[in-house]
Amino acid sequence: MKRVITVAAAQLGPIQKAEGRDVVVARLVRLLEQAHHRGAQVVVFPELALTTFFPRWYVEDLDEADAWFEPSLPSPATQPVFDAIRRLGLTCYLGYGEIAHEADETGVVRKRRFNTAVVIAPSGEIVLKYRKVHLPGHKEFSTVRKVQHLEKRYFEVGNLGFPVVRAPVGGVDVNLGTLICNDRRWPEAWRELGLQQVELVMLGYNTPAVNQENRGFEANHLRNFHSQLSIQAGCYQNATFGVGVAKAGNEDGFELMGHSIIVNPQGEIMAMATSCADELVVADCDLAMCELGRTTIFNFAQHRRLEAYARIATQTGSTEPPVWQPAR
Ligand code: CDT
Repeated sequence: MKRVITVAAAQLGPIQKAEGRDVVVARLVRLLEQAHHRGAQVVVFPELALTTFFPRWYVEDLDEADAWFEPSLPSPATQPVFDAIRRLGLTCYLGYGEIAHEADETGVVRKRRFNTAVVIAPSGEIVLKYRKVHLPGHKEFSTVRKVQHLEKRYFEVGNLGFPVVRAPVGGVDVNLGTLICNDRRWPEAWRELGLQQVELVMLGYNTPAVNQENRGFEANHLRNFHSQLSIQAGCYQNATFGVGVAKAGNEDGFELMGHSIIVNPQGEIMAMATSCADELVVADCDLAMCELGRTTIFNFAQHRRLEAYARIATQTGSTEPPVWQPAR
């Protein structure tokens, strides 16, 4: 039997700081309806899809920021999204700010905050939860930056690893995995998913369209190139389809990049958004393509060499190499 699924990247235009949850939820429901109308079985929304990209705003006391988080899913405010998913029979990736009252590594139960994405099944059940591992930015207010990026203040590092789950999508069992935004730039994250035979990596992002650090590393015109380079390489090297979905456009004066894409296991872009607004792009994904990569050049069991990779899981920062000494 052919294993083909139809996937939609549901890009969101900007969400202003003052915009209410009800307005955003209505936009999400409309995109779900459009996706269903266009034959999609999977819909992928951006990172932190229910709010503005709030880590650009500093608050002294984190409790003041609770309105940007969900204490549970579904919550009364997000129930219409779950209702639409059930009504339309969709599988959906949703990124949001999560508040969890749970034990930390010392065993103490406390209020914790994560940058989270869930995959919701057509029944409305959550089949996979992932908490962002690679948190960019800084923890304290920066006096040198033009724009704050306070993810390290708002969120704890995700503690659920990189889960992959096999779940039915429109009658086909598919190996589903997730990343969130900055994770896409880290090959280790993709390989964690690849080692679990992932077939569809869903990832949402909020990426500023201009370099706000001003240290010359990344010219503005390279921003989108680096995003696509990372997603295309991740898909190719792990023999998986990928859907990278932006929150795009101008949020309260700050530009976010668009260019949401659907990528195949050869690393080719199959479909791409062309606006910075709410926009759907749809593609049919033949999962046999994953099998091809997994059984040939990226047959991990046959070709990976663990004995040569010790540094990868034991060393964080890079170190200087020994200096070559010419023979006397
Ligand atoms: N949200 C998020 O993780 N954004 C970061 C911005 C880094 S600036 C290049 C990203 O990796 O897209």
